[in-house]
Amino acid sequence: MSKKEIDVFELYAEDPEKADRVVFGRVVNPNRRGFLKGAGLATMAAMVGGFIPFHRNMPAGFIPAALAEEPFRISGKDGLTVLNDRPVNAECPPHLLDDQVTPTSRHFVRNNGVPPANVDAAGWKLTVDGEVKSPMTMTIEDLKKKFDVVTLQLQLECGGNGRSFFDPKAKGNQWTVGAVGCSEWTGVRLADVLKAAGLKDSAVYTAHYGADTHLSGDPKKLPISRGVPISKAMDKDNLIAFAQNGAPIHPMNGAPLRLVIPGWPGSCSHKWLTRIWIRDQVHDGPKMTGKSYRVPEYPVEPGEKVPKEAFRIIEAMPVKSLITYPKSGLQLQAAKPMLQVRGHAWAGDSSIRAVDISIDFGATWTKANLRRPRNSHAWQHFSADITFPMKGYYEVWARATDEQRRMQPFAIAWNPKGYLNNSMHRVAVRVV
Ligand SMILES: Nc1nc2c(c(=O)[nH]1)N[C@H]1C(S)=C(S)[C@@H](COP(=O)(O)O)O[C@H]1N2
Ligand SMILES: [Mo]
Repeated sequence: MSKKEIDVFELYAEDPEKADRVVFGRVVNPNRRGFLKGAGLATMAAMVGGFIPFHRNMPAGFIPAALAEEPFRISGKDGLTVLNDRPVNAECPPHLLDDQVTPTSRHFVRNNGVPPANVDAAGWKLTVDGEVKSPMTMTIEDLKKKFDVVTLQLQLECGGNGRSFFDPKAKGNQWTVGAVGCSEWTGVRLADVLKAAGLKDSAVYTAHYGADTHLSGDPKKLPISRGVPISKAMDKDNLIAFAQNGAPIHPMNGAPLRLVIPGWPGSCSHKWLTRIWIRDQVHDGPKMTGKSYRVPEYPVEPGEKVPKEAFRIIEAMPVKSLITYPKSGLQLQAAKPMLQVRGHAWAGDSSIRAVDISIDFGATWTKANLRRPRNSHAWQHFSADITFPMKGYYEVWARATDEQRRMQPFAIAWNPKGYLNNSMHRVAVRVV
């Protein structure tokens, strides 16, 4: 096994015992891990690129620096920037999101806990219970047999995408612009399943549960359990999905079964889905309360302390766009100072009515060509042919406007957890 094929950090984050077996050939007492033998030693030697004369001195839980130097890779993902390896969080650089439908290899990963290891798709069960007339437990095969199977392109964006641009810094993953994607998801409609279960009049909110575990290892704690109001849950575009881009879902994107609730913070789209509990009140699971996925209901000063009561749950995500071509830093030859700017735009539960491009710091704007979405809640593609008037430094800015005529701002008001940053994306271009 080469270090290209395995990812030790991911392995250790997911399942330390399995990682030990892979790296050391057996589960090692973590306090006395220093005795590499036989296959374990050979594996380690292959991974670092040579025999390790002093291997007996390697301490417990040791990951060789040679591996730490390698960029952290998530198998099946390509070109993602990893922000954190425990839990695994990775975003896609904007120029690698140029495809109209986001390939699985480029879809961001946002984990709050430890993903389940060795999932069994055939034995997987989903329970729908709570404020329903007929509680149900179904396998994925049952879902496919009982309900219409549909395929939709659905935009998914983390509520914290853009967090890194807040000043003062907000705690959490420092996402730049790439915690967003629009893959093609296949599954059954959440609304159909809820109708079949028969919502009682008392149904108010969904509550989502999955098979990932808390980072602390405490089985009584959940990494995350969020939900949405019934009115949003009944939207026809929400899927209980079992396929991503025509293949099984990537393990880090929630295989074998996940919710895709487009247009709202990605955290509503529960991965490794095992249970949907219908509640008679607003769900209060981990990451539903306090400051999580909530913003103050009034503008606050940067750094200001905001009382808990002033926070409101984030619902639809705001209008936003991403320039996927050119890559920031492009140099154009002055003999041919033209290029086609491309990208995508999306707007929570709304759609995009216009995208405008500026190369003069927002003084003047050029309307981009805009495609209709493939289906509601899919992102929309834009392109514009731009000519630069002379040599020098330019910034290409994109500004999307949604159907309600809300526009992306140049900068947005600060909020304590750094959510909802939909300020305009800018890329640098030099004409030389
Ligand atoms: N079970 C589970 N579901 C989850 C999460 C998680 O940590 N555990 N993270 C949520 C968050 S915060 C986001 S933004 C999306 C990200 O989906 P992705 O990793 O497939 O891109 O998954 C959501 N679903
Ligand atoms: Mo998220």
